[in-house]
Amino acid sequence: MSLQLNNVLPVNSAAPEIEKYEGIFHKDVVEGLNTYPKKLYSKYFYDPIGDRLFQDIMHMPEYYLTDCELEIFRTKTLELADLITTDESDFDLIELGAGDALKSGHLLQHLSAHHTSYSYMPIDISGNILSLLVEKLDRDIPNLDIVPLEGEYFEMLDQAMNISKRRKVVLFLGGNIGNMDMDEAQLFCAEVRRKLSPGDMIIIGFDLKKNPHTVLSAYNDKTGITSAFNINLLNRINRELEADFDTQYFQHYQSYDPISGACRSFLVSLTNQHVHIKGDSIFFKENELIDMEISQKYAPEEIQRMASLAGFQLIANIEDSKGWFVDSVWRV
Ligand code: AVI
Repeated sequence: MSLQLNNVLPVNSAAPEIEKYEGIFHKDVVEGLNTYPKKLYSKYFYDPIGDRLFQDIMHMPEYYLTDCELEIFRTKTLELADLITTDESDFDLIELGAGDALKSGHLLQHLSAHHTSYSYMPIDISGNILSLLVEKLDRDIPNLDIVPLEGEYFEMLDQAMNISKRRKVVLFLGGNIGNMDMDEAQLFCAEVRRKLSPGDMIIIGFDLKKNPHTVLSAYNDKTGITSAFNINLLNRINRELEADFDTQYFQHYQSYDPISGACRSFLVSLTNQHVHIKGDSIFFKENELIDMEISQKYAPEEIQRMASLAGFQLIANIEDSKGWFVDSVWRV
C-alpha cells in the first residue's frame, strides 16, 4: 500500500507545486511563512535598498564586526601572509562573498608588493559588485591576475577548482558564517573541506562571544537601522511578489543568548492580520514571530571543534586588539 502511495504521490503532487511558484524567492517566502515558527531567509535582505542599509549598519558605532576584522587585515597582514605562504608552493586566493574586498585588499596589496605569484578569484552573487571590484583592483594593484566568478558559493567554488591548478587558499570573511546556525555552519565547513585537497587552506572570520550588552547593542541600535534592514525584506516581498504587508504592524525584536551565542532577530506581528502574497493568504496572530536571522557568536573552543569535525587542522587564530573577532586559519 505504502509502496503504491509512494509511487503515485510524487507525480501527482509535484506538478501543481512547480506551477504554483514563479521562482525560488517566491517559494522560499510562502513556504517559510507557512511553517511554524514562521521563517524568512536573511540571504534575501540584500536587494539594492538592503545593500545600502547594510552599508549604514557597518558605519554604526555599535556595529563593531567590520572594524575589528579590518583592523586584523590592516595590522596583522604580515602574520596572515606568512601563514598562507609557509610551504612556499604557489597558490590561488579564492574569496567567498568578496564584495568590495575592503579587508582582503590589504592582504592582496601585501602579497603583490612581495612579488608572490598568485591569482585572485573573487566569488560573488552580484555581477555588478564584481565589475566594480575588478575596476578598483585594476587601479590599485595593476599587475594582479583576477578571475572573477559570479554565482553561488559552492557552484563557483567548483569552477575555481577546475580553473586553478595550484594550492588553494579560501577566504570566508565578515562573520558571514554567523548567519548559519552551528549545525549548518558545520555542514558548510565539511562541504568546503570535501572540495579541497591536502595543503589547501581556509581563513574564516568568526565573531566571538563577549560582553552580551556589546553584542546585543550591535544588532539593536537605537537609530533603528537594523530594524529598517529587517522590515525592508517585507517591503521587498511587497515589491517583487505583489504582496501587501502593512509594515507599521510589524516590529523588530532582537535577542541574544550568551550561553549558546545565538543572536537572533525577529519581526513581531502587532495585530491579528492577513497578508496576501500573489494567490496565497497568510494569517499572523497578534504577537506571532517571524524568525529573520541568526548571527551566531563563537567561543574559541567551538571554533577548534568545528575545524576538527570538518577535517581541518586549526593552525592559528588571529584576533583584533580587543579580542572580539577572530580570523581562524585552517589547513587540510
Ligand atoms: C552579514 N552578516 C555577517 C551580518 C551579521 O552581523 O550577522 C548581517 C547583519 N544583520 C544585522 N546586522 C548585520
